[in-house]
This record gives sequence, structure tokens and C-alpha cells, in this order.
Amino acid sequence: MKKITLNLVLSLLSLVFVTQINATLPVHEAQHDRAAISVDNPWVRSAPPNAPILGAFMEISNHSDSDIKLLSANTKGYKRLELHKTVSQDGMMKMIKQDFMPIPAHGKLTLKPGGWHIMMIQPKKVPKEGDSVVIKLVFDNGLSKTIQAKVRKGRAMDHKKMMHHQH
Ligand SMILES: [Cu+2]
Repeated sequence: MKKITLNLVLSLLSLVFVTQINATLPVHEAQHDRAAISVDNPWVRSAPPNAPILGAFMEISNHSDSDIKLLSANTKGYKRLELHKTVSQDGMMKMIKQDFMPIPAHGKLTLKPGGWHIMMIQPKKVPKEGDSVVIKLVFDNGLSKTIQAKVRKGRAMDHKKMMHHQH
């Protein structure tokens, strides 16, 4: 009697075990590398057709247990892309080139006007509002992610317009 019960428990246990493996395997595979990083709301601030630079913004989340660095951003049709941070120095806003962007473990870095941003330098052709810009992000540990950023008006500009309309 005891032996039967034990067998039953063992087979039930293995059944649960097998079910869990089946359920988690594909997810685990998908999470490997690429899912450690997710990018939300990527966008490029629209600019006049003769603009020498464009700013790209997004939220980069790190779902892994270790800090991750964004090392570079690449896209076609520009002289180069740089990682920038806007800081206030002696009462002036200055853009300072960074070697990398830090995305903390289980945290996120928000790229936005007036802060961290990707600077797209010397476009062959300035994209129009509504266009998509494909940007490849390269992280340390061999991670990389390609995103599509929509070109749209910046919030600062919208805000300025709103202020004008109030008068
Ligand atoms: Cu910049």
C-alpha cells in the first residue's frame, strides 16, 4: 500500500516537472540575450530639411540581473551617431559626448530632450515627420537590438506652441 502511494506521488511529481519544463523552455530560449533589453517609444525629433543634427529618444529597459551598457548606435544615411548627454554647466545647457549609456540591472534609462539622447550627425537627407528611422543599438556582452524610431514633433516644441496659443 505504502509503495503504491509513493509511486503515485513520484509519478505525479515527474508529471509536474515535465509540464513545467515544457512550459518554460521556449520562453527561456526567447529570453536569452535579446529579451534582456527592451526598447519602448523610440522617436526622432523632427527638424527642418537643412538640419545638421537630429536627436533620437527612447526608453531602454534592462530585465537582467547585471548592468548593461549601450556602446553605440548605428544607422544608414548619417555621417555618424554619437551618444550624448545634455547637462547644465555654468547656467548653459551643453551636450557632452559619452562613451556609453548605463542601463542598470532591473532598471531603465530614459532618453529625452534635455537629457540622454542619441545624436544623429549630418544626415544625407533629413527624414520627414511620420518617417521611420531604423537604428541598431549595440550593447556590451554582444547584445544588439534594431529598432524603428518614428519621426515626430518634440514635446518642447509642442509646449512652446501651446504657450503662444494661450495669449
Ligand atoms: Cu547631442
